[in-house]
Amino acid sequence: MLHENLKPFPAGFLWGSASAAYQVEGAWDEDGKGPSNWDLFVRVSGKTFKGTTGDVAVDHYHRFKEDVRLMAEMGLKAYRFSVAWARIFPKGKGEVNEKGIEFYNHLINELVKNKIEPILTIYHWDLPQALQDEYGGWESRQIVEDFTNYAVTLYKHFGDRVKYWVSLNEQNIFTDLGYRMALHPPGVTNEKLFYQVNHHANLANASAIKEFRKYVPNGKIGPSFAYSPAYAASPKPEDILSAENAEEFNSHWWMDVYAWGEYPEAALSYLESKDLAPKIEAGDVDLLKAGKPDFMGVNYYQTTTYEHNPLNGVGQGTFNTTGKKGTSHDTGVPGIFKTIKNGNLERTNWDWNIDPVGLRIGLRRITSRYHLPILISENGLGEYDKLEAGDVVNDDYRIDYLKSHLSAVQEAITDGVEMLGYCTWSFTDLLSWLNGFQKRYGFVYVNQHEEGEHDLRRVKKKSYFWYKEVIEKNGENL
Ligand code: BGP
Repeated sequence: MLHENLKPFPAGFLWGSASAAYQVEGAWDEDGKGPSNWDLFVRVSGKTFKGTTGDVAVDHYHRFKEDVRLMAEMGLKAYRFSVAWARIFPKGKGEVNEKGIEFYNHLINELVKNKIEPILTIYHWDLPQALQDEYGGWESRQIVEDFTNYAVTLYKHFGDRVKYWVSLNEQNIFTDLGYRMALHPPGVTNEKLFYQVNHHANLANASAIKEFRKYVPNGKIGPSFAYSPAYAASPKPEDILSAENAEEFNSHWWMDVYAWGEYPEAALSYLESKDLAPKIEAGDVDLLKAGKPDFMGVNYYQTTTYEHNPLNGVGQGTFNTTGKKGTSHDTGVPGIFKTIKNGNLERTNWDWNIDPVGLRIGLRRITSRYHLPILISENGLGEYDKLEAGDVVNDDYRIDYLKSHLSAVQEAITDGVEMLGYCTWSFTDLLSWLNGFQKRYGFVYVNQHEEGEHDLRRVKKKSYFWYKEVIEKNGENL
């Protein structure tokens, strides 16, 4: 559809930015915090780019006031951050670490004081290592009780000031990279376990949402799903079926459960035939249905294009974590689908497709299928940035990226999609899990690098001033 006039962004639209505890905080062993799975994983040689860790990250733990001041000066309406579970419960459960509560109280109060809506992510991948050691973390159903208890603790302490909550960040990514590709902790490749772990995460998600209603009755909660809408490589029916398979296995497998408490049929019966389906116990489906979200959180970076993959076809490919364009390899599941490079799209230096239209397509698909409001909980461009003389960063490429994606959001709003807000990834530069500090996303440059000691000073990039104006005009200048 081509619209002659676009609807304006709604009043109260949450113009935001996002981060995650492990990627910004640092202070990895301060004030009683326990070790997380990431604290240990990054110490295994060869796991992260140049061996980077989040020990210091961008030191947000000590500099949060300065960071919030920069947000306030920009006019940011919302800040999405995550809580480090091991700061609240150093061992994942048991006694609460008051210092951990205190840190997030200070952060939330600082945001509220500056009229910035806090959006709190309960889990952004840093699992207390104690739970991994005790029962394998997400591998055991025990996690449901411990995660719920942790979530309820957060509701009780912060629910009076935090209205918007994200339950799990990118369950599809942390389970895929943790249990299929061995790129994230616990570094396992086990397809059957992957599906079981996901089932436990689904139960934990539903249980936490169910409890939320009791403690934060006026709040809104939803998961953040990493949605990469599927395209077919050609009009060949086999390719279109492959793209349908990709939607089913890579997206509906999670979003259907969040929205309806049900696994999609074609995928489930295929997995049953391969003995890969999760073990679903009595009462599970009732719990899944009792934990419906208020919105679908969407982390959008790119679309993926698929073609037919025969039974003896391509298997697992590789990621580009070096920033050398063209070093990723297509990936597939024999008999299901195979990815291919889409020649119509530009790619970043990390081989991520740049596709604003894909965002609009994704938002419309979610709206038609689930009829839920949407919060874009992440969208942004990871690129090399150059700090020029006089502390200047001319990141016009980031402005172009964000502008085109925001225009797609406005078109989706005009199409009838209900949007709560848009959080860029990220506000300040931060640690990329596998790509060190060279892959930057922020509006604010942080002088931090993989090697050596640096002063961590904050420098506003050109995009900072651009987003400030977008917010001031409620998107009218797009
Ligand atoms: C998402 C994660 C974020 C962030 C982002 C960018 O998957 O939720 O935590 O890392 O991707 O990814 P990367 O740092 O790999 O470029």
